[in-house]
Amino acid sequence: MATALVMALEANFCRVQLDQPGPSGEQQLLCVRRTRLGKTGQQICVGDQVTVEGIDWPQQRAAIAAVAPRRSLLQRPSVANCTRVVVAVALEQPQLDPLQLTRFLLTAERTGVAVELVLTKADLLPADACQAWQERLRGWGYEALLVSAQRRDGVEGLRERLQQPGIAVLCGPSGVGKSSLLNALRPELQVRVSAVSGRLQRGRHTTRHVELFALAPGALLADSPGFNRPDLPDDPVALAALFPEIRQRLAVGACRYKNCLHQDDPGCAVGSDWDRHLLYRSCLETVLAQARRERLGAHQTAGLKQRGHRQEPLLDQRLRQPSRRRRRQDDGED
Ligand SMILES: Nc1nc2c(ncn2[C@@H]2O[C@H](COP(=O)(O)OP(=O)(O)OP(=O)(O)O)[C@@H](O)[C@H]2O)c(=O)[nH]1
Ligand SMILES: [Mg+2]
Ligand SMILES: [Zn+2]
Repeated sequence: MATALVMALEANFCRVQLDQPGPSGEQQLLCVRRTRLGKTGQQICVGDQVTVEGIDWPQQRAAIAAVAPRRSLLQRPSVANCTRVVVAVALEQPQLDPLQLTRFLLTAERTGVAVELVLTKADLLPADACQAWQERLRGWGYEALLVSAQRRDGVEGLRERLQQPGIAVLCGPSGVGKSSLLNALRPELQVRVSAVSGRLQRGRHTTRHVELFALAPGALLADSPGFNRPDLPDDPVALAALFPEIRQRLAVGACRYKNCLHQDDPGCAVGSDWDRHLLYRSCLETVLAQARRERLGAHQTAGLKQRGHRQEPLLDQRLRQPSRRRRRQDDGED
């Protein structure tokens, strides 16, 4: 038996880094990948602390016996025990989309760990336009770091923020230059990158798996596959708490109603004089519509489904589409 950290999930294997090197200095082992573990049915994620058994030292193989309780979980990309989420978006190629960025920030905020914001490809915009974005995002509550992997600007600043021990996760849309940043931080890795394409200059989903890389002793950075549309939370009340601007306003004033959803209601302490107000309202609408649909689903009588005024027989469970919530909302392959 030994304890280890899950570094990567590959097709059929899970690569773990041993807490203590093996008898001949082995650092890593390959474990057969069971997607779910034993009776608990728990899923293994990159970043999980695990116990391995049945170790075959010469072959460097083992099996995962148990997963330690998690301190945090980023849902997508799925990474356990992260201590920092670094959201990366490009200033250009692809163009910065405030709603998409907001969705990434909301996913990051849900973990409860520190959130960093990195604006990539700073070489593609004039300096004053870059600073204007930085200023705007300061209003959202984020001190965004401008970087250019190409010119190597801001890379040392990023390294400084990622030096502390822990697991940082780099996430964001495809093609924004996440892997390029990792290469700028550790050139010897030569992680695969590829050019954006099409009218919208979208990425080509080059990175396929989440993988942890060491930046400094005890400091790990996960590169992750880009995707376009992170899911929103299910709970409308929880949504508001994920906006730093709302948290800040609620720290100094209280709304008249306890369950206020901050929709310009009388006595609302949040108000509407902030940049992301309309983005918040649009996310809230989506979450409320989602909740309404879920409630409708719950009202289905056994074996029958309400469809307009009619009730239709339910499809065999095995034939049904996965629920809308589970289904990926993305328009790309993800
Ligand atoms: N101009 C410019 N191009 C960059 C910069 N960083 C990355 N790129 C280019 O952007 C393209 C995409 O870079 P990747 O690093 O593969 O992007 P990614 O975010 O890892 O994409 P996925 O793995 O698909 O999620 C490549 O052609 C890079 O050369 C930069 O700082 N400036
Ligand atoms: Mg990549
Ligand atoms: Zn309110």
